[in-house]
Amino acid sequence: MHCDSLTGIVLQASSGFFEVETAHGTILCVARSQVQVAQTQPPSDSTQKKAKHRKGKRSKSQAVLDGNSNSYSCAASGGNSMPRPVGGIVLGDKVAVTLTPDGRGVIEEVMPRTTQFSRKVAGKRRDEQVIAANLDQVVIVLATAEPPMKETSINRYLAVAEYCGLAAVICINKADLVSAEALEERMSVYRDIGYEVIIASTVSGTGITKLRHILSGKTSALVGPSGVGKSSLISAVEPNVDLEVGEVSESTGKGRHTTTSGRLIRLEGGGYVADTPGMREFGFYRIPGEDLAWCFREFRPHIEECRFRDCTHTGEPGCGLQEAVEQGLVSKGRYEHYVRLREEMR
Ligand SMILES: Nc1nc2c(ncn2[C@@H]2O[C@H](COP(=O)(O)OP(=O)(O)O)[C@@H](O)[C@H]2O)c(=O)[nH]1
Ligand SMILES: [Mg+2]
Ligand SMILES: [Zn+2]
Repeated sequence: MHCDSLTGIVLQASSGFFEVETAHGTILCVARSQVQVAQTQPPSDSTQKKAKHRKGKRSKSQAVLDGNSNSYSCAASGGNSMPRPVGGIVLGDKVAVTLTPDGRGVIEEVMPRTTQFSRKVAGKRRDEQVIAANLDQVVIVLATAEPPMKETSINRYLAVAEYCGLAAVICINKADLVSAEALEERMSVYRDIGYEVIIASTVSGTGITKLRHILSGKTSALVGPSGVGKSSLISAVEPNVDLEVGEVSESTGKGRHTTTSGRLIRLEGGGYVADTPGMREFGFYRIPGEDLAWCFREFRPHIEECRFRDCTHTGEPGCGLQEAVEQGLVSKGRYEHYVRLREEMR
């Protein structure tokens, strides 16, 4: 039987080469130059729901560029050519591949993405870096210590997950380094607003079963600063995978399983998990200032109450959010961080 066209999922993408898992095994591929996104599908339900929440405030170009509803760049979408995948071909992309006689493959087309998780590239440029496509959820990993946990990091990652239309779970690793009670107390603010929080330790084994259960059957990415234990957690959940733990030089990036570019791992219990490179800096790509408050999920009912439609919630009279903070309905810490981020965005 001759079979030269396959579909698959991108497990790893680095310097022009892609590992693609197909029904015929994992194939090393290159991409056709100017690879395009296959013809479009209607937007997903979650996108439509989000659009409604936004009260039609966004401009047309934002709608076209939205990370969820359209996973492609509009620059190429006008006229005759089909759109190109934003940020190139990334982990989790579903692709069509043709085989070459040497047993390798060529990626011919990328399927439309259901979701994409992005950040702004490091440094001053405004460019978007897509970390993974077609995720069901992100697991935001921080450590109790080494490196120290910052609530502001949690809030940043949560806001981007909300903006990308992705479910988010918080995983606090290295629970062995602190007292459990203080940690539970510190995390209650996130539980109160409906996020699942897993307290974990790859040393004591706490939380690993719970994490395995949450990852099972879904496509997830572990995201967070480097050194918090993402690779260690994946190895604990899935003992048969061989991930490099510890510092990895970004410049040499040696070793097939290093996390310099991230890697999607198939889970024995079903689903996939992406081990992503550590992010020293996690920039908000494309969250427009006026959408930031919406990305703090517990703010949503209160921002409906503001006197001014374009309220920034940073001092205007009649602000529903500030009132909620004063009444103790919204965490002061989360609100203050919102204000700081809002100012940063100006
Ligand atoms: N104390 C403690 N150290 C851990 C734990 N999990 C991972 N580590 C250590 O933290 C360091 C970074 O882990 P790694 O998995 O490479 O982090 P990543 O950069 O997020 O992938 C390594 O030295 C691990 O041995 C934990 O639960 N407790
Ligand atoms: Mg790692
Ligand atoms: Zn307001």
